[in-house]
Amino acid sequence: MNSKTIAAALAASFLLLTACRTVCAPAPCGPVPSEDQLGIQDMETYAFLHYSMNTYTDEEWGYGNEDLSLFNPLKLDARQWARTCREAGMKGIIFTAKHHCGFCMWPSEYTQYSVKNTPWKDGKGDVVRELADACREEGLRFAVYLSPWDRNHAAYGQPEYVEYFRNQLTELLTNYGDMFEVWFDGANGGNGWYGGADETRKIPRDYYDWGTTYEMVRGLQEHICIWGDNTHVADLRWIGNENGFIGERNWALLESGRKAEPGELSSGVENGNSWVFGEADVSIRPGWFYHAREDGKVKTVAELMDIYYKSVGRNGTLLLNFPIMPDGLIHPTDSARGAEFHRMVRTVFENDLAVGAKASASQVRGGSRKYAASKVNDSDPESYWATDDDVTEAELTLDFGKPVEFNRIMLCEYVKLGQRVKKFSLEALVDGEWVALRDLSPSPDAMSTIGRKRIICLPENVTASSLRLNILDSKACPLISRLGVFIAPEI
Ligand code: FUL
Repeated sequence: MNSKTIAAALAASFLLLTACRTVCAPAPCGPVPSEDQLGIQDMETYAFLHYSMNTYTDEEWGYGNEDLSLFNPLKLDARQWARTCREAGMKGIIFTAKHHCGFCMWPSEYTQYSVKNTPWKDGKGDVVRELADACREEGLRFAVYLSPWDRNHAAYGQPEYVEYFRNQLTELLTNYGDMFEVWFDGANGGNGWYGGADETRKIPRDYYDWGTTYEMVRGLQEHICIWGDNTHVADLRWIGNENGFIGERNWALLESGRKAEPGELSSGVENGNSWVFGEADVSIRPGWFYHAREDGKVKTVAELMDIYYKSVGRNGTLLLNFPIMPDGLIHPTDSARGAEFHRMVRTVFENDLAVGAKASASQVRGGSRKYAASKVNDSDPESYWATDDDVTEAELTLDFGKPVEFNRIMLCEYVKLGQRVKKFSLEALVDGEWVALRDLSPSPDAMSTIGRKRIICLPENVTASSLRLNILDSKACPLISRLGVFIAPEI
């Protein structure tokens, strides 16, 4: 071979190498979400509706002996509920088919304590059916909450009750179409009516045998996600509080097979073995159920936005509760507030000021265009900026070409290949000088994880001509699908 041929061969193998490197997609890192989990995460916000016999006794929990004649909601309109939720930006509804008092909102064949023995529609009504239909009409997904604790049932605490519970679950998951989620509340055991025993009952830890129930649920509904006890691999988790605030550091992972330690619900487990994302549940009022005394305590748009930033903006979902009034409707203040909240979310995020900015990065995977820096602001959630496998520290700069004023920054990882980033920082070029940006939250965890979506709220507006994202530590090469910049109006 002459020197020319050698040079050509070398060039060809270099090209081949480069080509291979450009097409080698990053390998998944750790547990990844299922399509059904991602389906819920992408909904971002969905509603809880709390309604039961205790709506009529003005209590948060029914005792299980509430008089069935109390249930006669003459204005009940599931379409109003579904419309309210849609207008609040909710993508689905989770309904309390049965709360702790044991009253069933559907005519279950396994108990007399249900709508079938109330004056409402002469006992011929089915609230679950009306809501399932209304959700479909409004383009919302539907799901149920079924309280494992039942203060009405005489056999609560005995094996017979677990069978009853599974029978009810079978009715719900068989007769009302596809459900995206099933919610098994953690409140369990205590005092109750229990068929007249009127006593306090404690249940053993393994009472419900969740493993068997989870298997049954998955057998009945192929695409359902289970909220609950991670000892048996639930799909999503409680975040440890009912304020709607997830931790700034939040891994969508847990260690399945053991109960989460305190704190892990809010932050996840960095090296957890299962994808179990956090869902923040909170009520639009102080209580979960309707109380007229709380009519003046409906959360403000500012409070709801704060919750949104601390749930959806911290790699989680938001499950926002609307209580149903005794007449069977959602209060107009709650409906109006929900719609205002949705309008505000749209106002803040409709105009991404990073679109059109020139993106550059310290390193791009295989030098390939496919993983270029510009993938963070190309409006395509399926494309992402990536580095080589061995690069876990890198920077990406957006050059706006002119001063831009902003106060919110959105970061998204391409989580289909796992959650990776452990630590990052942000800087802005202000009047020719790079200044470090900080989150409104003073926590040291403020710029740790990113996940599916992380929203940084700056304490004040910044006017900068460039924005720089520094990935300071990552489990594997970072995959960033979005770096967005927004300006939120003052509320
Ligand atoms: C709790 C229950 O005890 C409340 O009543 C409410 O349903 C809330 C969502 O979960 O554990």
